[in-house]
Amino acid sequence: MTTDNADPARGVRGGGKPPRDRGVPGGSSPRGNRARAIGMTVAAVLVVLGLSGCANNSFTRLGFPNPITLQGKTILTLWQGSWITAFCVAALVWGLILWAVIFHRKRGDTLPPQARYNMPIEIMYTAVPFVLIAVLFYYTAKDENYVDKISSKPDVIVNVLGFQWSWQFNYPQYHVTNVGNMWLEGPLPVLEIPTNETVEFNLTSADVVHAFWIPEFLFKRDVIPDHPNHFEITATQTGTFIGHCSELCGLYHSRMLFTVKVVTPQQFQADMAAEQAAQSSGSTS
Ligand SMILES: [Cu+2]
Repeated sequence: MTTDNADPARGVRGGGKPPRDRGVPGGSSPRGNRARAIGMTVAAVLVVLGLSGCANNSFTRLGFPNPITLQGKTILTLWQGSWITAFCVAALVWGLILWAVIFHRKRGDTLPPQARYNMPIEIMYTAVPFVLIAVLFYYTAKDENYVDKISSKPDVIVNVLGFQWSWQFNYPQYHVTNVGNMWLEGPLPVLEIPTNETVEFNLTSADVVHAFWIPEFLFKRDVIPDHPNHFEITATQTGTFIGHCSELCGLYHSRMLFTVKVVTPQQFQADMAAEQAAQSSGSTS
């Protein structure tokens, strides 16, 4: 809190600014220069951010990987919408702060007009955050319901068993089971799924709590002993990815990785048939 005791500027009333804030003879005022500099800085930052967004859409994903499922795309849209809302609020707050700092800084000892009990403004800054929260809640609940939805008849079912420190993937419709090793101990377990088909995952654990996480799904779900969890996805693009355990589950938690192969439905059927033949003849997968 500043006081005006022993202020040498006391007595300079009615003139507004103290002498050091007066305009520079023959040039523009410091206030104008500062406002222009801030404006140019903001514009430059926006241009750089905009250009980087055009060059690489990882910027517009705001840190998220490129989603490879329908559900992941919904999650990404929710994430982006939440950030856009936050940026709008931030821009308004920063704008008001800058406006007050630049155009309403202290120029003398006279108190500015004191406004109190401004009912319209108080109602507005109570109502606007409430509306923001209500809108964010609506979209979050809507998207959460979609992401958690499970079909009555999914195209492919995968029973996932997590254990210290690897994974087992069982396909009951094809009588195929894939097990692997933890990273650096041998081949990783392979989870293969088709594109454009609904895939239901049933998650259980043989020992402690793990978590099933494929970053490109933009989704993770706990794998808990004696508490089966479920979720469903529809993959939208082929490729090979790495899945993780994302719950600290013991010494080799970080090595509890698995390979995710997303293939076409035709390739999936062919691979399942080959695996089924190999496993029923006693070969290891
Ligand atoms: Cu784990």
